[in-house]
Amino acid sequence: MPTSVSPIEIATGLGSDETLLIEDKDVSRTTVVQEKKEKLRGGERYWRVYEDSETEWAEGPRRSLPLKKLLAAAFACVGVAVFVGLFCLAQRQEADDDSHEEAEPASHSVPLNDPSSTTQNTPKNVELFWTATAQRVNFDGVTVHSYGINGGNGHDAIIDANTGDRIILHFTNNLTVPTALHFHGLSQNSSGFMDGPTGVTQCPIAPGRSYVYNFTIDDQVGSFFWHAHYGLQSIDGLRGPFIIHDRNENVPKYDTEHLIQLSDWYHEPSQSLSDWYLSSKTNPDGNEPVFQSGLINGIGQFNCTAIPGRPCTQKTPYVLTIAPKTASRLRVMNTGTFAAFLFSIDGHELTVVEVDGVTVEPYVVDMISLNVAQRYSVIVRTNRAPSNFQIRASMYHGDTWTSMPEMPIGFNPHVTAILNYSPIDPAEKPLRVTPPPHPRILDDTNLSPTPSSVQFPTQPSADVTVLYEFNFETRATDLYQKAYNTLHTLSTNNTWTPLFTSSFQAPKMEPLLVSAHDLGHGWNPDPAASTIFLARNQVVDVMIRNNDPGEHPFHIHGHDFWILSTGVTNSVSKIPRALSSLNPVRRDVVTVAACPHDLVTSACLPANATVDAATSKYHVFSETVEGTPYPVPSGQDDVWFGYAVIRFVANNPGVWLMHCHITFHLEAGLGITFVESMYDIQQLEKPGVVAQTCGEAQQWLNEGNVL
Ligand SMILES: [Cu+2]
Repeated sequence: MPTSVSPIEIATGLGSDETLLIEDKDVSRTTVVQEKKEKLRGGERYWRVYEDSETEWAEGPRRSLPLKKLLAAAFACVGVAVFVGLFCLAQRQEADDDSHEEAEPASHSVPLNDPSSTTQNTPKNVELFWTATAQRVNFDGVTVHSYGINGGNGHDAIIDANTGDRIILHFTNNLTVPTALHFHGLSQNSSGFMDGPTGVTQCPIAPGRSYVYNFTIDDQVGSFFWHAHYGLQSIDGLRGPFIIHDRNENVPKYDTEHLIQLSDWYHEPSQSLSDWYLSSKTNPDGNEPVFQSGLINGIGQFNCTAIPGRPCTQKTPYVLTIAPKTASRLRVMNTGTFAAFLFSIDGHELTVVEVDGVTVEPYVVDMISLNVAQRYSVIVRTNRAPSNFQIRASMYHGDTWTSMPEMPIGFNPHVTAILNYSPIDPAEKPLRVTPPPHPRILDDTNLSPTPSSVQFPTQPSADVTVLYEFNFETRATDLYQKAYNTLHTLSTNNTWTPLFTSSFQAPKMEPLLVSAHDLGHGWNPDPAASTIFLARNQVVDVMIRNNDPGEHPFHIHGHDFWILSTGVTNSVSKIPRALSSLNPVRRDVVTVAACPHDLVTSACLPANATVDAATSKYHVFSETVEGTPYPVPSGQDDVWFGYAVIRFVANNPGVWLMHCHITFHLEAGLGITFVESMYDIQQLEKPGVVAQTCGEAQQWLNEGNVL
């Protein structure tokens, strides 16, 4: 059984021989599991390799493009609808070009954001015409099936808008299966029917049908992304960036901005991954499917030597070209499914200025960790002697899956790209840089949001405090593995009162928001909807308790939230109850720490074990807190566990999904819903497309199809 590699090991190996040794070790391990893995899959065809892949997909190094060029490329496709989209976009760019003169390809001559400017954005309509399409792609050397937009890649379909703009996205489903889109991190204030998760805010869009996503970007700015929210289709490539600019964004000046999209990459279609994962027959241990490789802006390095004789073309790493002596904003995002990334650039500090669409006081580190769906903007200064430098994104850092006995053939968890100072030849060998002896790895709880209109509610106790626990199990009556959510609420006498235990499942058809809107207080939701009702403007604390040896990145739709506390402890009573900051970090995905566990058995350590704070990846809370502690749920303090306490204000009427962003886990039921301000939900305008889409989905079902 392979040993897992701690973040510290990877970190100290930054650019050194040690990293190379780790990589070699991985490669040798993956080659020997070839037979086992294919057997494990029960004879199912695991590899989707096509004979023509070498000739069809061979290509040279790709150069980075500034956002505008990428946008133009994203829509350079055929079709009438697409033409209209291109036209709208071109119009928008012309307007931009009045004030921004285009310089050399990889840089904007004028910063997109100028904090000193007092000019307000003039809101406009951003009208897009997107069709979901199926195609074959080769991102990492192996050709596989994929979904994309307008015949192109999802990661190239970039939504770029300004604060205050109205998005009008005409979305047509040209797939053979239903789909829907979600705009991650967008609050959808008063436009909850545009949020996207099927069964929650809309019906699935049947094949051949369309939905118009029409909403205004209120006061948000920063780095977001869009992705499919039907099944696990984002795995298949239906995901891409959603960037919101604002001239008044409170970040330091920079010269150019670039997207760095990180994701794990599976060679198998999401449906078969999901079927395999959930079935107790094929997956009795409940392991998540492990990806084959990782991508940086759609380019990865699958280990082709692991599949001799099969079509596979080793890819040249992605090249990010930046002029010397400039400051660049990199919008780094993890749009993947399962793995967290450690991201760094040899010889360069990263100044964090934005987290999940929240601008923060500049904070300098050497590495950032991005869990699934998390984003950071970092400022990178090209202040070294011109050369090439390695950009590193590693997914191999100590989560339990890294010690699974079998890894996919050719598995490569390390992705690299090149930071190229122009005009150096990007093909020149990257400079070897001595890594810092003690690299600074970002702890997001050290970040402080810049002053904004969003006020942190400083009341010590929330109006509603919810304890959210969960576990994965396959009960005797189940054919499928399920996640079970157990919810309690804190009563005024400081005891936990049970709310419900459920495995989340959205309705196939009648979306929860439609039921709430149409029926109001007469609505009696199915227990599987896992609903918690909130009144307008209540301050809500959610304590997520993780008895699992893996991290879980939790996300709430319709809100970002403050992180009050996160770490590991051996008693709920030791979780800090007093606020430790009056300006805590706010974001929309929180990493809920794994339980400290036995590295061989993966069992959470008993509560009386000692966990060393000095070597732990997480904050360790082992001291009794001052004041009244949180009560201990009965019989629960027997092991160490990971947790996060987050706070949000119920100021956004709607039905909002809260879930683990590892979509396998959501499929298993790891999620709940907040029904926020029922009276206000009933006042929401329900666009005609909502009922129309449900009717079309029903018709599709009537034709003998299944959801
Ligand atoms: Cu999870």
